[in-house]
Amino acid sequence: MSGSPLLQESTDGVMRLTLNRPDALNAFNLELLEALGEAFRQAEGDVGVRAVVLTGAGRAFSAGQDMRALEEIGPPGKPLHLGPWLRTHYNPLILKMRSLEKPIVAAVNGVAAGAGMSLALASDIRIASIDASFTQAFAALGLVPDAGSTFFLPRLVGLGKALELCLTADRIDAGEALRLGLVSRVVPAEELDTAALELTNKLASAAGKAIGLIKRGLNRALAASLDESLEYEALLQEVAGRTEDFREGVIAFSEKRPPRFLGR
Ligand code: LHQ
Repeated sequence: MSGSPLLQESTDGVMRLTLNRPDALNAFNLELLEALGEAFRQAEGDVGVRAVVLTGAGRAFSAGQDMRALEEIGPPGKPLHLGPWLRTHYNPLILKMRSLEKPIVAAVNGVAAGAGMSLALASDIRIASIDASFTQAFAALGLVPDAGSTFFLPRLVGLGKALELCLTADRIDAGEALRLGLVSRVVPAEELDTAALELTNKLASAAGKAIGLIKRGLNRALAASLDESLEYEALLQEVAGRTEDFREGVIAFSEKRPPRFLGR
């Protein structure tokens, strides 16, 4: 396999990341995991990036951990220590995706399996091609869901369905994913890129600071009481209320015109 395992391009405030190991269904090897971490760090540090699209090259989104690169985890024939591998390479990536104060849209173009599904779940919004499918493949290997799936899946689809998907490792199609609320929208395969671009362009021209604070507030509320959430909303709103974008939003409202947000 040649070329970079992660394609990266930025246009008009949108960073597009394409998992690019199509011969291995974009499975994650060390090089790809490191490239993803670096790309999200860049997205965080670059004020010109205001939204991220994550998608896959070829017919898959991602088949999860590369089962043919297990020698990267440990020597063949010896017990593999998966805990340190997850702590070093997957957990920081998932935490970075959630703490990134810019929206991440997963454009799920094909199968998302194992940790590949986890990365889609850790994204903020999922839109899917009609060709997409999802499987919590872990149990079929004798493993448990990782890379955030135990956290995100029950929150998205409810505990009962999450248990069913994880215990059976069944593969569901895009229509079922839509019914379950796992994805926001299903589009014809040839329309996926355009749909993702339209959505991210819209997000990239929104009030960027508020977008980041909204993401922070909702993430925080997942593990907080009502009291704590109300207090955190007040804190975030205090910050949002001091932005130039809010000032512009108020002026645009009174002038009955669309706002021109600058993201500060
Ligand atoms: C693959 C893979 C793959 C390499 C298909 N790797 N080549 C685990 C351990 C360690 C630490 C961190 O965390 C994890 C988390 C995980 O992600 S564990 C789960 C890993 N993923 C899987 O178990 C999925 C395995 N793959 C499948 O179940 C199927 O391939 C899916 C449902 C993804 C796609 O099915 P099909 O569309 O029927 O394609 P296929 O099975 O014919 O696969 C096409 C090729 O891709 C094939 O290679 P070949 O040379 O025969 O054409 C597969 O071997 C290869 N491939 N998944 N994860």
